[in-house]
Amino acid sequence: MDIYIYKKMQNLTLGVIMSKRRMTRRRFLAASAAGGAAAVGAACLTYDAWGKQKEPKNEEVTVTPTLCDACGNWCAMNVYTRGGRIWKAEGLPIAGNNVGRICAKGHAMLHDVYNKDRVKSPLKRIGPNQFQPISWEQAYKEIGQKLGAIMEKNGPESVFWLQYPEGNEPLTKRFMAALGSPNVFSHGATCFLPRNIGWWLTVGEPKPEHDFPSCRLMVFIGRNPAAGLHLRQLRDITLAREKGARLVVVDPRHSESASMGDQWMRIRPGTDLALMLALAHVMIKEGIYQKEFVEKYTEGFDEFAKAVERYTPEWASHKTTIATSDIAQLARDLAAQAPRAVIHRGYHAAMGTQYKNSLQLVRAVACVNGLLGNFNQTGGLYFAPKPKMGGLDKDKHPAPPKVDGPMADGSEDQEKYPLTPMGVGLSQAIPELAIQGKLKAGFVHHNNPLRTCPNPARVIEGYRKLELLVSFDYVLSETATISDYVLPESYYLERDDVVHTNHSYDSKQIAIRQAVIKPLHDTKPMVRILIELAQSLGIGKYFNFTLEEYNRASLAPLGVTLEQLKKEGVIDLGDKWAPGEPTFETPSGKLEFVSSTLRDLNLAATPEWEEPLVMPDPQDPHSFRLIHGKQAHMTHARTINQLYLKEITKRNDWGKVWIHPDRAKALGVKEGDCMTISSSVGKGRARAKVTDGIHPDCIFVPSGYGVYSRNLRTAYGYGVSYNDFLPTYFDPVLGHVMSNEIIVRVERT
Ligand SMILES: Nc1nc2c(c(=O)[nH]1)N[C@H]1C(S)=C(S)[C@@H](COP(=O)(O)OP(=O)(O)OC[C@H]3O[C@@H](n4cnc5c(=O)[nH]c(N)nc54)[C@H](O)[C@@H]3O)O[C@H]1N2
Ligand SMILES: Nc1nc2c(c(=O)[nH]1)N[C@H]1C(S)=C(S)[C@@H](COP(=O)(O)OP(=O)(O)OC[C@H]3O[C@@H](n4cnc5c(=O)[nH]c(N)nc54)[C@H](O)[C@@H]3O)O[C@H]1N2
Ligand code: SF4
Ligand SMILES: [Mo]
Repeated sequence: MDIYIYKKMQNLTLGVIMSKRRMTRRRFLAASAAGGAAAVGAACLTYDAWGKQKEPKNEEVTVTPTLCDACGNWCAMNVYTRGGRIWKAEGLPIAGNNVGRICAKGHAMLHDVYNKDRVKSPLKRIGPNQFQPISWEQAYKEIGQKLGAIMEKNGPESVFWLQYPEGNEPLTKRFMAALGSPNVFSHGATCFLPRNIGWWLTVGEPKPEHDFPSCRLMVFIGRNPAAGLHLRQLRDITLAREKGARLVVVDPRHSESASMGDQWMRIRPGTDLALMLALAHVMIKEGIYQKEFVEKYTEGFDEFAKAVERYTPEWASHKTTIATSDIAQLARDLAAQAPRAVIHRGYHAAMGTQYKNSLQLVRAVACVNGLLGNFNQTGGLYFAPKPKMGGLDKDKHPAPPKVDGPMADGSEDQEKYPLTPMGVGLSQAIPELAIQGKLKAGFVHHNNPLRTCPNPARVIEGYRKLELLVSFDYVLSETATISDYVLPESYYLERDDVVHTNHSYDSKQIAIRQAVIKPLHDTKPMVRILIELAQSLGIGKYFNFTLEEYNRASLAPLGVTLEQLKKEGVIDLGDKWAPGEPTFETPSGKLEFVSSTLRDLNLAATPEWEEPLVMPDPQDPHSFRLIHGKQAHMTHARTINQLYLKEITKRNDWGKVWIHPDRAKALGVKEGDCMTISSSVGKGRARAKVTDGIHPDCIFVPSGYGVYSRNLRTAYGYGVSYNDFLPTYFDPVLGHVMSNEIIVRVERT
């Protein structure tokens, strides 16, 4: 790799390492002395000047604005080529969600375009892990014939599509509607489902944003933006901290964000709901909530107040293992700073798909924010303005008839999962439905259920039952490896995508991913694959347009041309968010302490305590809850196949599983020892990181490892994944995977 990029990556990652260590004065002096020695003889340059020195003199350099695809954050960046090869990237300062920054993965994954493991042409599987390269025409023809026969026999509902959403989502949904199937799945049930539904139920919007720069007290509940990266949020948190704001991080683990914070509340995993209910209890009992806001903008306060009467800080302390006085104090501190005090809206962890009580937790977090009266206020929460996009002319480009639900997994079925939306679904249900014979054929785009869904043995069993499995991936992931056909989408640096409309934060922005170089292999952009596949399946009349036409139609009402957008990469349409009266798109038009939707479904209408599904046995020294989380240099389990990112893990020995010293001692486990971890569905081995930065009830598994596709040669065989130990669960209300409801037995190997 280019030394310039390597240094930049190291600096980015070291930022995290440095903040994790507490710098004593002695260590600081030692570090600066070493730095001084290294600098002798070298010119004393700024970073940018040093970078400029490395710039090529005799090679052609091009610069193209585009969007990173190394995780789901869509960071906008200028990508440089030199001599026709991808060289480096720089973040675009205008971009609302990354404000000029890119992370280590954003830099390193540029180089995956040259990865030797790439799929170089369409492949047909002719035996276990045996593939034959075929032409696109042959692939389309054979897939069309097989799919036609399956649909004729079993109906279009026997076909599903699974994807990482956004991107080209409107077109994949159009494709499935044209086939006549409601079964479009995303990763919602393994990532964010309760978070979105809980907020939507309470305030009418699934993802409120945070005005962190003007906030005075920020509380994160199982949210770790310093590793589950969000670059805008990280910048904003830093800005707030520089202005004197406090950051309190509630996490069973001393996370990267806890290292940035003023206070770490080491909570017993699965019990955040108790903490939230007690915060509400204290604020209401002491009369320190925002009364005017509550009166004007909320619904059901009296009932909520009555419901939380029993949740005293003493009670919550018993559940959470956080001191009673700390709980009461946090409530008072929040109230004192309100409305410039915020509890983060959450992402994947405790408020995502990890616990049986996650939905109630999100509801409680939303209600406590309501007591703080921070909606649409300076330093509080707000709803991001979104651009209104155009669409294709319906006369020239007829849309397929709408397909009504429910989905095969019961999403949107009033009897099963009425709150789980179509298009999100429960991806862990796919193997079950395949085993039952309800799903017969599937398309998997930009998703790897064999690695990112629970209980791989069961997932493999289910997917193997399908009569036709087609993967769109750029490498032979676990899922691609068992697929009948692998159709390689061009890498993100080689393709144009649908205009990205979800780029905004506090203003309306649009952005575009576009090709920086021509495809290196016989690959195609996904939209082209969709259009060609649709034509070969006889549904071409719904795809009688090009991506360019589609994008122009989307942009038409905005007064922006495709040319302008391609030149700028990101365009800010203005309409900046400003504080004012909040509006809530709930049935009552108010923030709902009592949810009428939940009441109508006979579900708990005010947030109330709910035990986690499972608890470790306090009498058994081997019994632990297994929790997991992101590292800043890894995306899910897909970046470990990138050599430079893997090297960061290796140098820092970051694949270890965290365990508390008292618990480790009882098992005879010392730092670096190998531990055997087993659950009801899986077994694995991992080395121990013995640290008091973790709650004694649990072990922590970093979530970027455990790749078992032999075709990912850099990643293969390193580490374990939490999914190896996770049974196939369905949360009773929403159906998500409940990924931290795992009890494992840990032994010294
Ligand atoms: N580097 C990197 N960044 C990413 C991603 C990535 O893969 N890599 N993925 C993106 C995506 S898709 C997502 S969903 C987000 C995820 O972003 P986050 O939700 O912030 O990520 P996690 O790492 O899953 O969990 C955050 C923290 O929750 C803690 N935790 C676990 N159980 C509990 C609990 O019971 N209570 C509390 N209070 N805390 C708990 C974990 O110890 C961890 O520190 O990150 C996004 N950004
Ligand atoms: N083991 C493990 N499982 C997880 C998580 C985890 O951290 N670790 N996180 C959970 C969360 S929060 C989420 S959001 C989900 C995410 O679940 P997934 O969407 O399944 O996960 P990813 O690993 O992001 O990506 C899946 C596949 O996309 C492929 N891919 C990458 N770039 C491209 C491209 O340009 N085109 C195409 N067609 N394919 C591409 C990758 O090779 C990979 O096989 O997983 C959940 N499950
Ligand atoms: S956070 Fe990093 S990996 Fe994710 S889109 Fe941004 S630069 Fe790419
Ligand atoms: Mo996620």
